Amino acid sequence: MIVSRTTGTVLKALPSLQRLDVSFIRNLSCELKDVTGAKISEHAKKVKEFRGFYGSKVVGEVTVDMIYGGMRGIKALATETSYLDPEEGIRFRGYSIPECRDLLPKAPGGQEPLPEGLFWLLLTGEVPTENQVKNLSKEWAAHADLPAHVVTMLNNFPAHLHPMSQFAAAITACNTESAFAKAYSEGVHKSKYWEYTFDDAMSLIAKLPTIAATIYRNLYRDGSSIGAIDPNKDWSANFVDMLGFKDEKLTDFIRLFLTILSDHEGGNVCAHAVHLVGSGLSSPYLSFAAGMCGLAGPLHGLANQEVLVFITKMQQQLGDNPTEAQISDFCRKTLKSGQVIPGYGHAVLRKTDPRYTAQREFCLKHLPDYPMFKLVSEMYKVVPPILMETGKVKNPWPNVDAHSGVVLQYYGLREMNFYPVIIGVSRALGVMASLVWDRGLSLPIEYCKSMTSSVLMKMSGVS
Ligand code: CMX
Repeated sequence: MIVSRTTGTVLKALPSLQRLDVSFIRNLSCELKDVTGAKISEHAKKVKEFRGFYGSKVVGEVTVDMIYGGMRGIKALATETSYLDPEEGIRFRGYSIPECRDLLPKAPGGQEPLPEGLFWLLLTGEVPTENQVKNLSKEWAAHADLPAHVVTMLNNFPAHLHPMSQFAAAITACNTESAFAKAYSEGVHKSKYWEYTFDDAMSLIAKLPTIAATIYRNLYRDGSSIGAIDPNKDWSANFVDMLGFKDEKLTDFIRLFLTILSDHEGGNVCAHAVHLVGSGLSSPYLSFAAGMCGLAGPLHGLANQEVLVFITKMQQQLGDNPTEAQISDFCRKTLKSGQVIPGYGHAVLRKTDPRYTAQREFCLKHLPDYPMFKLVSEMYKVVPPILMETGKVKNPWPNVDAHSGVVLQYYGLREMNFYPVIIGVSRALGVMASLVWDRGLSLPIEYCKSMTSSVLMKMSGVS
């Protein structure tokens, strides 16, 4: 019997998830592995040739300011899955967010893309068929169960341990399942690293909604059971079921959310952390856990939670329909007190985040009169000019985090501390696809040069 330290109630162990006959799916899932393998070997040849001819070409310079300024603008990483244009926003393998919403397969009756399709796209550069996506959903459903020690650990965490800490810890503990770690310890040839990284990526992604839902139920639903995985439902639908919600519109929003937050090129905190830790050949589980510790920072993934705290505070003080002048005053006070306005600004983007726009479009269609959405819309008018006035904020426009919490609030998923976990589930798609490619291209251990200020001063001619 396991008793929750959080609530004192007796917790049910996870029901043993239905074990499927996956023999036929194994072959189909190999289709994704086969396609990925073919793409990797083709591209690896191209990159080798490119480096042979252009390896010494200079593509940028590094200034003292860049070194002290968080490496902003230094071109230092090769990431194949996505590219972030400062003026246009993210493109996944060349496809913009509107294009992905249009082209990627959808669930029957759904209007938003299935994140399974985006994962296929990120890995292979190709838009998958409906059948390929369906098989991927089945594959993930078949591997969604957790090792017993992970369930026991989650069930015993105290309520004041933030959901993101629980999430990262559970992923670390899942390392018992790593095919990569096992293969490495058995001396597998390095040309096969990417294959084991792929296998781990698939089973890790399959398990993340189960981990997330277990955390949610333990913290906010008295440790009630997450129920069983339905092998005929897609990844997002099973996730929403496990969380305990029954709204089709919420499920469709989660599909959109998990798709658009999946990847944002390689230099952001969590993506870079996964790449860095993976470069030392830590397993995909450990590499991803490192990324999730990075995502838990308030300037990164936790900003999503911070936005809700900010808006809620504003609503409590000013009511549901504050005037522009009141919002403006509230924001100015925030800046004066030395805090950031969460959900605004970006290290690379220089325009409204298309991920914000996609969510805004969803709201305009499904919840146009929701007071919190109206408040977010008002902030869109008021905040950019205020940030511009400071003269130092490089991007005064909203980022993805300015919006997502509002939709989740509307559909009753109100526990804002949990929001970064949902982003973490999504982010796995991008960073795991990238990690497969890192190993496929045999990228070496990362080790950049650091400097002391006195060496930098000497180099700059300061005597
Ligand atoms: N509110 C107040 N000040 C802001 C600001 C904001 N939203 N955005 C930037 N600034 C400030 C910075 O703090 C910095 O001030 P100092 O010079 O006094 O240190 C100055 O403007 C210049 O910063 P910048 O070059 O425009 O932005 P950075 O690349 O340094 O930082 C980011 C980017 C996202 C951390 C920053 O814009 C921020 O803190 N935004 C609010 C938090 C947020 O929404 N984070 C989520 C981003 C999405 C993600 O990557 O996950």
